[in-house]
Amino acid sequence: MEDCLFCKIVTGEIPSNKVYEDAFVYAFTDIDPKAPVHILLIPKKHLKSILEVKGEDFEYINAMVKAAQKIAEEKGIAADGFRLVFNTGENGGQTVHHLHMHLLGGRYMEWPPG
Ligand code: IU
Repeated sequence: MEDCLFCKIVTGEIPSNKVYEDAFVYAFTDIDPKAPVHILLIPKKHLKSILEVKGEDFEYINAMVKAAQKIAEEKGIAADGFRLVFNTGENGGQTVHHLHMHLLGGRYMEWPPG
């Protein structure tokens, strides 16, 4: 998608701090981290939010969750625990309209979120 910031991160048009990449997923550190480890995992296909995922596009979600497991192990946060978040729509606090999953860890995560 032409004017999508995250699509441009996938293609390298906009630089990012890449932590993982495969055929389906691109992962990079969040520019404004909310935890010691804060990584965004995005599908390489432009999907606006989790609501837009249908049929075979669930393969992207599969791949994102598998990548998150791997990254959490590599970053040393798997044993103590971490949080995966899909902010969706206005009430969900979604500000970038390319589906993304936050991987947050390295500290205790409060519940409920604000
Ligand atoms: P949200 O779930 O849509 O609120 O999350 C968007 C995230 O994208 C947020 O944590 C931002 O800090 C992050 N981000 C980024 O990493 N790089 C950018 O250029 C922009 C936002 I704009």
